[in-house]
Amino acid sequence: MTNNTPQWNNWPAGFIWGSATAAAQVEGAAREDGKQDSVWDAFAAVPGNVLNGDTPATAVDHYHRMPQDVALMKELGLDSYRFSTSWARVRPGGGALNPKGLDFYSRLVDELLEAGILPWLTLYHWDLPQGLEEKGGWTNRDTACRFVEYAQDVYSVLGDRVKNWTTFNEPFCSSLLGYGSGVHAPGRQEPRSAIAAVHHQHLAHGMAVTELRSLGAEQLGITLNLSNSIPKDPTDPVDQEAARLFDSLQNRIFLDPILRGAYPEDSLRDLEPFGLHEVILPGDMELIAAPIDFLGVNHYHDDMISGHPNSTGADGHGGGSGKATASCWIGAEHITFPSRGLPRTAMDWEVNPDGLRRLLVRLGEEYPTLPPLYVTENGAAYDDDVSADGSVPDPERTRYILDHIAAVGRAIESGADVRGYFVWSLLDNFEWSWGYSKRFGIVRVDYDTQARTIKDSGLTYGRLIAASRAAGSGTHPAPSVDAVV
Ligand code: PNW
Repeated sequence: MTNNTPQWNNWPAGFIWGSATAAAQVEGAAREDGKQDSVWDAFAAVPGNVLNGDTPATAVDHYHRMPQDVALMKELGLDSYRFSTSWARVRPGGGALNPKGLDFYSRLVDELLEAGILPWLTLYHWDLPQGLEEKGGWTNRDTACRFVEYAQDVYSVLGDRVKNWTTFNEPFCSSLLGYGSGVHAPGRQEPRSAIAAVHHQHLAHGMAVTELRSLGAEQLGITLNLSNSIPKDPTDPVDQEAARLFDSLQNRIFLDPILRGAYPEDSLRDLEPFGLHEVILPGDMELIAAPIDFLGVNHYHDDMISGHPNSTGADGHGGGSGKATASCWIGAEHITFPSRGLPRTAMDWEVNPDGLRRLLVRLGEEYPTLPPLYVTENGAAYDDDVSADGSVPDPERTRYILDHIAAVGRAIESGADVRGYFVWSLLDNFEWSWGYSKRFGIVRVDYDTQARTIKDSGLTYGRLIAASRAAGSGTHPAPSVDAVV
C-alpha cells in the first residue's frame, strides 16, 4: 500500500456503498419486447461514429441476465444499485407507454429489493427515443414535456418501491457532446443547438422534479459530471480566462440554474452569440430551481487548462474516440488541456484522487443551498484479463478506487455532506463512442460468452463494504481502506 492513503474509520451512519450502470450500456435486447431505437442505436449504426463499429444491440445482455447480475451485486454486498430506465423501451419512439418495457424494470426492482439492495433510478442516461430526435430532439422545447410524461409513467409503476429518483445523468454530455462536438449521439455539430439542448434538459429536469414531487416521490435529484478547472499558470491572465471558460461550460452552467435559479452572468454573456437568451422563456428559471433532495456527483478527473496552444502533446478531453470533431467548448474552442505529467488511465484521463476531495469540499463552500451529495460515479478504465487461475488482477483499478474512497473520507472530514459512493461500473460495458474497447467494470465480461468474473477490484470493494458493515452493526461506519487490501 502506498502511504498516502489515510486511516479513515468514521463513515457517517447509513453511508451507501453502491455501483452503477446505464441502460444503453448494459441491457442489449435493443429491439425486444417493443423497444425501438434510441439515438444511440441510430448513431452507432453509422460507420465511423463508434470505434470498431460496435453497437449497443447486445451489450452485456443484462436484459436477459438480470437475475444473475443482481446475484452478483448481492455477492459483492452492495447497499445500492444505480441503473437507468430506457425511455425508448418504456415509450418506444417517444410515443405511448409500452407496458412490457416497464415490466423489465419492475422485475429488476423486485429482484433488488428481494436481495436487500436499494434501487437508485436514473430516468435519463442519454438514450433519447430516435422518434423524438426526428422531431428535433433536445433542440425542441416540447421534448421537455414528453420527458415529464415518460417520468410519470415510470413513477406510476415503480413509485411504490423506488425511493431515490434521479432525473438526468450528466446533461453536459447529452447536450454539449451530443449536439456540439458530435462525438455522442445524436452526433450533431451545431453550437446553437447544443446550447438549446442544455436549457431544455434543465427545463425537463425542473418540470419532472415538480411533477414527481406532487406524486409523492421521496428523494429527487440530478447527477452532474463535475471537474475542477485548474489554470496552467495561475498568474497568467490568458490561462485564468481559459480556466474560467472551462469552469463555466463544464460546471457552472449546470450547477447554477439548479442551485441558484440563474445562469452565471459570465456564462450568459459568453453564450449570447449562441442563443442562450433566446431559449429562456419567462418562468423557466423558477421551474429549473425546484428544490432537490440530493446532488449526484460524477467525477473521474480534473482538467488543467491553458489559453495557449498546447505544447505538451496531451489531448483535450471531450469523450470522443479520436475521430476529428467539432469542439464541445462552445465559444471557447481555443482552450487546451496540457499535461501535468500525472499517471493516466486507459481513457487518457489523469489520476489525481485529491481532486475529488477538493471538488466535494468546494461545492459546499460555493453553493449555500447545496443538498447532500452522493458520488454517483467514479472509477477507471484499464486493460485487464482473466489469468490462468481464473482471477482477474486489476491492481491499478483497485488502487484508483481505494484512493478515491479515501479522498471522499477526507472530504467528509473537512465538512462535505457526502452520503454515498457508487463505483462506475458494476460490469464492463458499451463505453459509448469507444464501444467495447474500454473496460470500467469491477466485474469482467467476456464479450464472446457473456461470462462474468468478479475482478480483484470487485473483491476488494466487497471486503471494504463487509468490513464497513461489521464495524457498524448496520450503520456502516467503515474501516480504513488499508484494512481491506
Ligand atoms: C460518464 N469526460 O461519462 C457516464 O455517465 C458513463 O455512462 C460513462 O460510461 C462513464 O462516465 C465513463 O466514461 C463521461 O469526457 C463521459 O470527461 C465523458 C467524460 C466523463 C464522463
